[in-house]
Amino acid sequence: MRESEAPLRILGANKPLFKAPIPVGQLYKPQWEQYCNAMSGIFERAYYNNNGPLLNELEEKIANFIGVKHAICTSNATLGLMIALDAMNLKGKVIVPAFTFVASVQAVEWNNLEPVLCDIEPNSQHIDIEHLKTLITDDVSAIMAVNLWGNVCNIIELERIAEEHNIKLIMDSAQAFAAEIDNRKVGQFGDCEVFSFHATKIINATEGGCICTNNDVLAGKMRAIRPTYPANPNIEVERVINARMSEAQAAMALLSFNQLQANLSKNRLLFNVYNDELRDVAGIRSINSSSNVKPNFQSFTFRVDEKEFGLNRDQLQRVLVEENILARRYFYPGLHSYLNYSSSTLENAVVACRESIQLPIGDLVDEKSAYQICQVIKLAQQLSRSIKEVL
Ligand code: T4K
Repeated sequence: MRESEAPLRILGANKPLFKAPIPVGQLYKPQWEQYCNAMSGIFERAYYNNNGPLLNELEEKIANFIGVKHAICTSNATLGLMIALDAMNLKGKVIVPAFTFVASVQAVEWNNLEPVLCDIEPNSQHIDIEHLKTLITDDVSAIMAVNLWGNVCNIIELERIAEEHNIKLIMDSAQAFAAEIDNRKVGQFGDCEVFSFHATKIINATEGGCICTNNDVLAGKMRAIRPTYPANPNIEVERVINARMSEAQAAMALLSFNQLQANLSKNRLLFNVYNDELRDVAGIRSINSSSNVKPNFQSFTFRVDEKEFGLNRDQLQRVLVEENILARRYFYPGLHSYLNYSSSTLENAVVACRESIQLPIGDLVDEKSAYQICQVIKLAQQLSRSIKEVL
């Protein structure tokens, strides 16, 4: 840390702590030569899209890894969610947690279905099962639950509830590839699960997604919807969309898949630094996962309690960004403000949107920077009065 000048940039230090901005998001990348080899293979074959060999290899690898019958890759997870909902022939309402990325709820709206926002548990930030039970009415045809921050929600109980009410369960597992619950990989649960392979995720296809299911009929329909041409004339679908994953995306995803274990280990290391260093800082509320869950540690997110910490979440973010630490306010603004949904029943989601902040984990962070980021947070707390004066 700095020795001879103001201790923080926000208090007058003339340079940020980090020369280059450190974004949240994984941004893991393959070796340049491996990437060139993969691209030259595509050029030699002159086959760029439409069920190419790399796409097929990727789908097979993912299905084996997850332990599921079908892995259907898409150009991103948003389109994966849209296709999955469409293939399930849903009607009426779909229950979605109020604290999630906008894509979850908009995939529902794109299908002309009505999202019903459900509150979250404050400690895990996952869907609140007790609130969910009160929202199940005759016109609810599905639950879309979300596995947040690389953690896993109580999927086992959600499966039981969906079965009891004879409604579908779709998991938005965009952030949870390789996470496990009860020693079972995420991807095996519900009617289907959808992963994101965006650059900010543990598998980086630049853009990409994947739907996993054990249901042959559903898989057939989803494969039929995915390209904008009749993939299988024997399978009738109402409409199609272009959600194909290209060979270039599949090549990146395969290279990323080869690095998965190393990247998971690095994430765990960084997560543990943050967790250990910030655990005893007053006003920092960590997000907990259950003991039967093995997360992928792709995000370190916590809540800032203004009274105890001395600064609110937005003020802390300002301090961090000034140091080139691009912490993000996921998810802000909250969905309840887009959808004009009464906020009184979404108490915990409203607090989560106001107080949550995500720190960088991934390729651009090393152990030393993680310690330094924690030092900035601790200093921000110690100097909160002076910081408030300049903000
Ligand atoms: N469901 C859930 C629960 C999700 O979290 C998401 C996506 C989805 C569904 C839909 O999945 P996709 O359709 O995206 O596959 C990001 C990601 O775009 C999005 O994938 C992710 N979740 C969401 C939580 O975050 P933005 O707009 O907030 O991120 P962006 O692009 O600003 O990137 C974050 C930071 O990383 C910035 O500081 C910029 C930096 N960055 C980003 C990229 C892509 C780089 O430095 N280099 C890069 O290449 O949405």
